[in-house]
Amino acid sequence: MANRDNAGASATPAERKMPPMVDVMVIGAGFAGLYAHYKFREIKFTTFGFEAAPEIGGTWFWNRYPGARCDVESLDYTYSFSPELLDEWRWSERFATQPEILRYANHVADRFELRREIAFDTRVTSATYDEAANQWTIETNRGDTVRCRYLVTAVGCLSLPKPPEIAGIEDYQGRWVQTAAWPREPVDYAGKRVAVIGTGSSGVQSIPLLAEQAVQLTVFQRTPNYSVPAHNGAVDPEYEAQVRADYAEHCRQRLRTKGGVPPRINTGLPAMEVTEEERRAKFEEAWKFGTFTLQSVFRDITSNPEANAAVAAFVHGKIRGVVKNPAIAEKLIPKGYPFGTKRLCLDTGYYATFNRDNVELVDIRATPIERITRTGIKTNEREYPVDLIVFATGFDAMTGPLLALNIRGVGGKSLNDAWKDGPFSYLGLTIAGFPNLFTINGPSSPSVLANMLPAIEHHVDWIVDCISHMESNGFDRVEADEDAQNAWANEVAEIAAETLYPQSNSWYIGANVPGKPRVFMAYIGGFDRYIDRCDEIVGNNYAGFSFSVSGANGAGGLTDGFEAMQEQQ
Ligand code: N01
Repeated sequence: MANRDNAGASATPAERKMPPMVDVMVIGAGFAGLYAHYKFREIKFTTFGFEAAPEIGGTWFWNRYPGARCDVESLDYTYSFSPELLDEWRWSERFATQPEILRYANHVADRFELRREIAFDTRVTSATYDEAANQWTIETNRGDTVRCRYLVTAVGCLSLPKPPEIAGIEDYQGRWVQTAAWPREPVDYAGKRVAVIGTGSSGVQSIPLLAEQAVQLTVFQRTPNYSVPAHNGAVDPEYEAQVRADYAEHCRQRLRTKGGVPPRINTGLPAMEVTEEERRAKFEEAWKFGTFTLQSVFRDITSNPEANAAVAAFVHGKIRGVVKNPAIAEKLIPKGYPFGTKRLCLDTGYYATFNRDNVELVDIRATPIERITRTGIKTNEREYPVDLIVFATGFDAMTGPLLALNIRGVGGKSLNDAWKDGPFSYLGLTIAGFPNLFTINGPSSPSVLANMLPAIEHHVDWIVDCISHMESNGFDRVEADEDAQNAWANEVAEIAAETLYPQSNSWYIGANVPGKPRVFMAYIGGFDRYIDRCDEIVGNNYAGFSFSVSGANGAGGLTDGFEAMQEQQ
C-alpha cells in the first residue's frame, strides 16, 4: 500500500527550513492547495503548506487504480485563472486519465513555481487557535510547528479512505490494496484470482480492467449503483475548437450552471410534461452522449419521483439489454433508492464485464461476508479463495479529512465536538468559533456536486477577497456568526429536502460510515445559485460575519459586518 502516514520521515524541522510564522498556512497540495498558494502570493502574502503525499496532486496522486479517470469532461476540468494556461494545455481524451490529470497538476505547479513553499511527506496532526495571539499553530507528524495568521484547508472532500471494515483482514495471507491509496509501483494482478469489494465509482472504473487480466474476478456488491456510459475517446476537435474560440467565456459560463459544467443536452423541461415517446427519445440521446446528462436532461429528475422512476426504468432496461444472464442483470439493477441520489458512476464497459466467464458477482446483501480468512473471503454461503483483495469501499467523505486535522478553535473547542451532530459551517467556507479558518469546498457548499475546478477557484477567490477586505479595513479577525451559520444549515437542509437525495444511503449523507450523523453535507441548490448567495452576503456588508481587531494587535473589540468596520476606522 502507498504510505499514507510517513511517520518514519527523518529530517528535522530545522533541516527542513520550516518558517516559524507565515501569513497563510495551506493544508493540502491538490488543485485547491495549488491555487491557494498562487492566489495568496499574488496579494503578496507569505504562505506555507503541508502535504501528506510525497508529491502534489491530492486525489489524483492517491487514486491511481486501473481505470481511474475524471467524470467531468477534460475541457471543463481545467483552471480558468490563467489565459496562457488555458491556451497551452491540451487534453488528449474526453475524460482524462489519472496520469494525465496528475501531469496537468504538475505542469501548473512547475509553471507557477508552486512547489517551493510546500513540505511533502508531512501530515498535519493538529491545528490550534491561540486567541491571545490571534494565530493558528500547526503541528505535524514530523515534529514541525508553524504559526500563521490565517489557516486554509485544501484537504479535499474524498481524501480519507474508509479503513477495510471486514473482520479477519489481519489474518489474510494474500495481498490487499485500496483503490484510494493505490501503490505507486505496479500491482501485479495478471493471472491472479482477484476480489473487488465495493461497486461505487472506483469499483465500477477498475472492475473492467481488472477483469481483462485476472484469471478470476469476484465482485462483492453490497448496493448496485447506477452507472452510465462515458463514451470516452479522443477530445472532439469540433467541440474543442468551439470551446477554445473563447475559452474564458466558456469558463465564465460554468459559473452560471447548476453543476459547474455548461450542459450539452438540457431540455429545461419537467420530464412528465412531454410525451412518453419524447421522453424516451431524450433519454436515448442523453445515454448516447454520455456524461451525467441523463441526470440533467429534464429539470426534475432528482426532485420528482415520477420523473425519476421513468429514467430509472430506462436505465434498468439498458442493463437488461447488456447483461446476458437475466439473474445477474437483476442483481446489478439498482432498486430501492432514486436514480442519481447516490453519486452516478461513469463507466466504460462495466455492465458488459459481467458477461465474461472469469467474472462472478456476489450479492453480499443476500449472502453477507462473514470474514476474511487466511486465503480469501468467506460469505455465509461459501469461501472464495483469492490472491488479491481490492477494497473499493470509499471514503469518510467531506467531514472526515477536516476532522482528521484535530482542529481546536476558541476556548480549545474541538471541531469534532462542534460537529458531533453533523457539519455546521457558514457557506461551507467558515465555522463559528474557529476564527480566521477557511475551508475550501467545505461541507454545506456545492463542493462534490459541482465541477471541482471552478468550485475551488470560486472559494479561493472568495477567501482572498475576504482577507484583503479585512486587511484594507484594519481588521485581523473574522468569524462566522452562530445564528448565520444555523440559518445557512437550515437553508442547505431545506433545499436538500426538496429533492430525492436524502432518500438514499449515500456518502453525501454520511450513511456509508458507521455512526456518522445523517446530514446532507453539500449545498444542492446549484453552483450558480450558491455563487449568487455568496455575492448577496458579501454585498450585504458580509452579513453573518463578524470582523474585529484582535487584542493581539492592540485595540481589540468585535464588530458586526462591514458598516461597523467602517465606523471603527
Ligand atoms: O466509493 P463509494 P468510491 N462492505 O462510497 C461499498 C468520487 N470518485 O471510491 O453503497 C462491503 O461510492 C459500498 O456499498 P454501499 C465520486 O464522487 C470519482 O467508489 O455503501 N461493501 C459501495 O458500493 C464517488 O462517488 C471518480 O452499500 C462496502 C462501495 O463500497 C466517490 O469518489 C472515480 C463496505 C463504495 O463506493 C466515492 O467513490 C472514483 C463494506 N464494509 C471516485 N463499505 C470519477 O470518476 C463500503 N462498501 C471521477
